[in-house]
Amino acid sequence: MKCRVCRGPAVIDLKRHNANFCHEHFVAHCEEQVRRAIHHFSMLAPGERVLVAVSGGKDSLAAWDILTRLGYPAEGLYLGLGIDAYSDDSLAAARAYAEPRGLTLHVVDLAETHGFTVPGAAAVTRRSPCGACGLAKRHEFNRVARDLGFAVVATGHNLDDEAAVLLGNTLRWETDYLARQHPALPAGRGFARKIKPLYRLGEREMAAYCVLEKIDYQVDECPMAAGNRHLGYKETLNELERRSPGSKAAFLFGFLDRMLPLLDPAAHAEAADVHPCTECGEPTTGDVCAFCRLRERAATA
Ligand code: Q46
Ligand code: ZN
Ligand code: ZN
Repeated sequence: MKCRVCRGPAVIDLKRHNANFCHEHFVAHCEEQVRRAIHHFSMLAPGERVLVAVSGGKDSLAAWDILTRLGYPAEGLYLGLGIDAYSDDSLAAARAYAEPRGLTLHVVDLAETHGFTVPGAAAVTRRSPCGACGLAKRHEFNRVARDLGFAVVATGHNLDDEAAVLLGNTLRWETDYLARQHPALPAGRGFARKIKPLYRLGEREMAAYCVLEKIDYQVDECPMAAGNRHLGYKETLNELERRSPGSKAAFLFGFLDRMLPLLDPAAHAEAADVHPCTECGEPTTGDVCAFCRLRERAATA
């Protein structure tokens, strides 16, 4: 197996690209995919500061690493969700990445800052843990970005994640969600810009990147994820990909290039009639935002 670029020994084969790469040229390939993503969707201005939402997993650490390599001053934000040992190990992985590299990691703990945890909130509200978790992440990433003066938040969503979300939204024809499944949601009315610079890179590529670049990441999946629909969609797409390499990328990139522009561009912006939450000041369509309502219920339980 030879590297497509230098003909030296390859360390990875990428069937979708019909290519093998050595370590050096695989890293260059990952950089190039992120550069293309940033360029294609005007995600970042040259040298723009960016806050990376870091979970301690391979994707968010790789996103932070590649953005830094490409010259963007990137700081990390870790949100402690209170999911027992999983959260402790995730924070340890994020710290172990940031500290030796002299990178700034901001840490916010839901229990310390807001008096509740994701499992606690899920139990009180009888919502799925992932519902409460997603709400808390959206709120806190936006709030902290604003507090720290960042105009843009990057997340580690990769091609596999985005294709799985797309499949779920398509199966139910969730047109509002589809219109907002954009790799770069513009800022507006109190919302920071949100970008997904890894959307052109798959899960396997990100794991390989971390292993090759000696980035120790949290390997365990969140225990709350077991049985959620998202995992089922990923498995279905992996089966399709096995039979027909490239289907996942064709599905997602085709949607982004041909379908997304047809959906209402206004839907890219968060809801039009938003104003500051009376409790926390974050944008909301009601008086009190969903996060503050969740916090009140969870804290008084
Ligand atoms: S962390 Fe949170 Fe995920 Fe765990 S509770 Fe669900 S959403 S599965 S990315
Ligand atoms: Zn090479
Ligand atoms: Zn609020």
